[in-house]
Amino acid sequence: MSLQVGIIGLPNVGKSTLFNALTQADAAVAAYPFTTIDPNRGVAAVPDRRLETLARLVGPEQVTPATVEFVDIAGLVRGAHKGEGLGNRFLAHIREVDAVAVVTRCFADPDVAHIDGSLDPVRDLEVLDLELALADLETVQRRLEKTRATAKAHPKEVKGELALLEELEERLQRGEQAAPWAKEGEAQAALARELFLLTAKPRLYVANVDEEELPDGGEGAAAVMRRAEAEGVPGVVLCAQLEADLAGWPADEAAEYRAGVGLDSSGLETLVWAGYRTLDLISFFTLVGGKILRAWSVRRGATAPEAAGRVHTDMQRGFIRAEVIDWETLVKAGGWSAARERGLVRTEGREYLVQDGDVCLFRFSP
Ligand SMILES: Nc1nc2c(ncn2[C@@H]2O[C@H](COP(=O)(O)OP(=O)(O)OP(=O)(O)O)[C@@H](O)[C@H]2O)c(=O)[nH]1
Ligand SMILES: [Mg+2]
Repeated sequence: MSLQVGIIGLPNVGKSTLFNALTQADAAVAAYPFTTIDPNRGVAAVPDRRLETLARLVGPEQVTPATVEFVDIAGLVRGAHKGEGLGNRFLAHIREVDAVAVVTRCFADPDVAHIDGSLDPVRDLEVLDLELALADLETVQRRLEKTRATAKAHPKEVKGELALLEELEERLQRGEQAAPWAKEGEAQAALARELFLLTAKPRLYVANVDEEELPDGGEGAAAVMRRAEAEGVPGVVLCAQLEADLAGWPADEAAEYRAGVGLDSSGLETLVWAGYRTLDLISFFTLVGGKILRAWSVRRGATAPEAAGRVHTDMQRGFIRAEVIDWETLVKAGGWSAARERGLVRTEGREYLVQDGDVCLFRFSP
């Protein structure tokens, strides 16, 4: 199963517009809130210059990029944790994703209703954070009840967990997020995962700005970017509407238009990369019979058999060894056979941790 980035935010901020641009899908977009009810799912190709360079070297018949899955989720409003708006459903869908892209409305357009009547992305983020934190607080308190009950019979076994939960409860009550707490130790991280805490999900921020304010965005976008920086997470400024419009254009014309508004690459490319980093993914490449070149994504720290399993489960089960070379070394050597003749292709076993940019040939017994 591939990892997913959930697109979340208040209603009517451009989440579905962005989703369509990313995945070339055709999800419903409208100038009124709660257009999206059930989540839309789709994949976006991960732009990768290394793959392009490799393709020029080997001239394959087919080139397939790695992908990231995006899930466009219903908008959230005040009171969502109590089931207001589409509250419960919204929250359940966020629980399932591996990371979230928080979209903020920084575009003015008076034709598009703002759920709170005025443009203020910082206030919007506060609404969102509060709802997520309150939902987490409920989760933690439910768990605390159970743990306290267990503690009556087996106080020693749950002493550690109880202390962790009490600390977290207090911090959520103060309006903090679970993310900093979850980073304090392995026990905290494990508990955050077990409880599917919403405010502990890896995050990135998107400022959806007016086209006229590209490339940097205005004051609102600057505030969102400061927030991203303070949390040490990626922040992306883009115009979802423009990206959606340009998605249907020929590549060279779109590039020319982008240059005209001061953009050197597509906001979507930047966003997909940010999502990739947030999920802590790396890419490796495979080349089958010199014909099919493909990029794959795995979690950083995956072993060679785990990476083989991304390609095919049989390859993981029957894994014997991997022949590996870094993509740049391969390019410099001029090709796989030349690299092998010069002893540049290494043989790696089951324990090998695949590195970002590795080109791998997996040997397995079917
Ligand atoms: N001017 C402008 N309008 C935009 C932009 N992005 C989205 N919109 C408009 O904003 C409205 C809402 O867009 P959606 O993509 O449906 O928003 P959403 O966040 O998915 O909304 P819900 O599903 O209802 O929560 C639509 O009328 C879009 O055309 C933008 O960058 N600029
Ligand atoms: Mg929508």
